[in-house]
Amino acid sequence: MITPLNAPEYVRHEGIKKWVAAIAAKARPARIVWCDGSKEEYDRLCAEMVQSGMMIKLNQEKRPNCFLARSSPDDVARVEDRTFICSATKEEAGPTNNWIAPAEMRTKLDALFDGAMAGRTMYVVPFSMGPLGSHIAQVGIELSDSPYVVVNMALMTRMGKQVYDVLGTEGEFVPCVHTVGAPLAAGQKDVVWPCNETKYIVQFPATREIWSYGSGYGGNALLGKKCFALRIASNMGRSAYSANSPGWFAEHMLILGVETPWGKKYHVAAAFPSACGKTNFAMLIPPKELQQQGWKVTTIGDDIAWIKPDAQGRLHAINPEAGYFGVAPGTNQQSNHNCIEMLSSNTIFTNVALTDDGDVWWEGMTKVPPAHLIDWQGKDWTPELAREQGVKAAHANARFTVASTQNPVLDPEWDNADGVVIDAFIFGGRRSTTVPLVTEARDWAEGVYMAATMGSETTAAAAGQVGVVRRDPFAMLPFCGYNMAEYFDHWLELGRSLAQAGAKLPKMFCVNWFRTDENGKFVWPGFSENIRVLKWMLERIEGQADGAEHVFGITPRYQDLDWAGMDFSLEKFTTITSIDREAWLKEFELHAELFERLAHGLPPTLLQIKASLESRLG
Ligand code: SAT
Ligand code: MN
Repeated sequence: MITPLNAPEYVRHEGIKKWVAAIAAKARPARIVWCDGSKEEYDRLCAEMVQSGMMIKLNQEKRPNCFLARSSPDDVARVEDRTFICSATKEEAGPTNNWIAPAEMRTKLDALFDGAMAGRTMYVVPFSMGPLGSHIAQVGIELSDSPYVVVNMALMTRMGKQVYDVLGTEGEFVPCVHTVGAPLAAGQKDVVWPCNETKYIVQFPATREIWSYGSGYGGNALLGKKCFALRIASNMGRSAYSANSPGWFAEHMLILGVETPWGKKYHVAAAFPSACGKTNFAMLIPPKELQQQGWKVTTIGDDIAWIKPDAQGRLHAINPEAGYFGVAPGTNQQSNHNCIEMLSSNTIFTNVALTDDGDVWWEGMTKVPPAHLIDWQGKDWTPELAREQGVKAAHANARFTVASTQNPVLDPEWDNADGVVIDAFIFGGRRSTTVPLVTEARDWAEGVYMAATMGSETTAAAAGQVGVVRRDPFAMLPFCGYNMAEYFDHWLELGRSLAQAGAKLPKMFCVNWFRTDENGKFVWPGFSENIRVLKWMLERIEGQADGAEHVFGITPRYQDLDWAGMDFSLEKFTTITSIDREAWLKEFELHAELFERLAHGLPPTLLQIKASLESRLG
């Protein structure tokens, strides 16, 4: 059977039509729907999913236009061990990526996609990563048999038929093919959350293609996000690097704006691994005392930044996304008041708990949990069950999907096609020991070293063991689309070429909000209070704040931070800023291990910096 193509008139790009027809011939969906990104379309798809049981309509008085989706229990996070970078050679993918030769992978995918969409609708989803038509933006088209993917893409990207105007008759786009891998036989009843035990998340950097099989969840299925905006885009930025162009960066970074009492506005990009509080940091509300001084934070993005130098060597950043796919558990009025506001309407929740009155709940939302809930797997839940059997009401990686425009502190420049000029980079991991609260790198290369050797304890955002320290360079370990050693080199080279051109480079800082005491409790309260660290950084940029130089760079002394309205003892401060020589000797062994693993193509500069830091430690 040949599925009728039914392309709308506004699609004037023959290449797209050919490609859609070819994928349809292979995957054999029952029908093709060309998405236009309209509100009617969004509402219709949501209504259809409510009908089919894939989504639950929440209490419309409490949560207008909000829905709850529950995934299959084995489809709750990114699957890093099923993610592949299929470059021509294994060396190009590097030792941190899974690799299968492109021809072999194509044979596999051919077999998997054969008839994979049978009985389902294939949606054609056009989207722009970045403001439409921006010189930093890129276009993609996702073919997916999941209506959940379509509505999430509608919130997360600039999705709709206007993208075809940008493409014209032959514009370039990144082809993204996705199936849940659950074909339906004639008359077969569908399950609520179709997916397949077998999963493949595949990137082909040379042809800039993405193929995703078997999962309907988050970064596995919303292909504009990690697959395109990080894995493929990091390749694009690197391959644009030549004698005449420094190329550009695709980074796992939030972007925020900071208004200061001295009237100047700054922009900061910060890299943290998944589920380490990027969304909270990007929406931070300063404590009252600092608000009164004139401090305010606004959000440009919460997860991904594309960063391109201009002719003067300034680094401009855009948020390629247009929405947030954030972690729900732990979000509450205190930790992120703005976020709670943002989620009050027009939100899709995934794997949170359902209250008896049709609202949502998750661990950490309120101090006292409701007496009864339906948990993320659709089962009855009570606080007793939690106490006795440790059952969670919401999955630890439960998420909300919401458009940026819902954010009460959205930066007015968030959609600026030129992006915003970055003043500082922050790199952070989740470390219960060893790494101090904040350190300023002495120069760009030392900053790159800090970022390259970042470690972090793993979280529920990826399938696998939670809480083990792994090296996560630039928070890009699961997202760098090529050899990580070359990625370090790109960072060093770009900095060098900008400095040579006389540009003032952003300062670089390393932070750790997560040090714990002997009882395993976080010492630093984080959230709002992080503005104190941000304040010190910006004052450093202006040469207005002091600090003490140590092995790794410059750290504020107790008196260098603003403690207005905060009771935090010198003793506690020392706990989270002290440098334990023994711990650092071990840490350097782990850096050495990383560098050995990345030896092929590793910039010698990083080894020189390591040697000089070690000799400082003595
Ligand atoms: O599932 S996602 O990749 O979208 C979320 C995350 O891991 O940050
Ligand atoms: Mn992320």
